[in-house]
Amino acid sequence: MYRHNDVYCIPKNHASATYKGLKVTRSIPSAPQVLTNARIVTMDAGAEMIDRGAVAISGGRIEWVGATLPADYAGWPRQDMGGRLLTPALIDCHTHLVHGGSRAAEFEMRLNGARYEEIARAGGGIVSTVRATRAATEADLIATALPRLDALIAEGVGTVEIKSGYGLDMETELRMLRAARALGRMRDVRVITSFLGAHATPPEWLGRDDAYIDTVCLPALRAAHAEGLVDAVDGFCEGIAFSPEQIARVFAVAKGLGLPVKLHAEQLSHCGGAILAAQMGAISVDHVEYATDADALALARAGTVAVLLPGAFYTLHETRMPPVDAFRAHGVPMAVATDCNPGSSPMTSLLLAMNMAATLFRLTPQEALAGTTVHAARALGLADAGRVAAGCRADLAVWDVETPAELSYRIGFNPLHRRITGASA
Ligand code: DI6
Ligand code: FE
Repeated sequence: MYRHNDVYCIPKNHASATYKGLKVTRSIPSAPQVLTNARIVTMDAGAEMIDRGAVAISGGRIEWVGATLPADYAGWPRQDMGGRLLTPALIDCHTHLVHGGSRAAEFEMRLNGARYEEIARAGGGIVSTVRATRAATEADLIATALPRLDALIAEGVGTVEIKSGYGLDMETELRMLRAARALGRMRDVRVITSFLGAHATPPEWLGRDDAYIDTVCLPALRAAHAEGLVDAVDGFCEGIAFSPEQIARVFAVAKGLGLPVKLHAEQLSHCGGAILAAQMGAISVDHVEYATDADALALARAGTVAVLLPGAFYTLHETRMPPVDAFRAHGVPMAVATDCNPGSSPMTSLLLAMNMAATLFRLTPQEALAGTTVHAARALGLADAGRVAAGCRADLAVWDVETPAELSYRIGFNPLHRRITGASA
């Protein structure tokens, strides 16, 4: 184990080590190999399932995928997948995995009839997690996030997006993002970060939203970007959060820094966030229960992905369904994610999110799988993930099931046989 920028890393050829009592694991990069006898769901446009297929991987990338192995790979070591289903590793494209504290008390309040917005307006909700996150050290944030990350990894997740947004001051926003980056060095998983300084107005700026954006949010974004901590910029456009005009100001700075933008929009009401996001070429809009047909059309034209978060819909006892038929009709790609966060979606199972997307939102199991692979990659702006195709990262999941539908079908059951990632391939 060695220290780099105050983060503990494992030398390349070591499989595990311990850091302050936490086990740190990475796979050892191995030689080129061919995975044979797999039922491959490529998620590549137009490609069918390959019944007895093979995948050649080398240097962490997929070199070839198909039914009949070309002679070039004849001498490569082989591993028989035993006829199992092989898919791209799953991608959780929307999480708040790094945070302090718990909101179990708020869960009980909601069960007794309190509404999410009421709790937020009474100083609970996001702001209570802000207090706990500010009180946590970087090591605390890493230690509490690791079991959540491990739960996702155990279900075949190879890429996870992690947001800031529970710091809402310069120091804590940076600390959250550093913790997120550290997690990516401690496990064989690709971490993509989003800066979410425009998540809520912290108590010390209450009633002064615009001043908070100018004085705290935008300087923190610039500092985090300068430190290489930001892959995209997110915001929360809602009655209890920020208006489209305020979000537009944050997005303008993001664009100036060359960063992609995305937005929590139309979750609890229709505020105009989806149209704004489409106009600004956002990579995704997330939640979107209150999105309209016109929003769907704008998203389709902009190529923006709609990220469905059924865990939050379920947890908040929501009844308004995202306009899935309009998304289908206009050709808006739909992703599915956990929204793992301590308040509105305390969920660390992407397979459960797929099941909920099917049962609650009526996605087909195939759409649910596309939502956690090819469309999730697109929601993160990643061209080399979410598909089993030559040139993509060798991030793969091998399952003890026969059909893709079985991944969404069982509840609370994990059929993962093996996860392979670019780092280990
Ligand atoms: N929408 C969400 O689902 C999370 N943030 C947001 O803007 C939840 C935030 C929380 O309740 O802690
Ligand atoms: Fe969220």
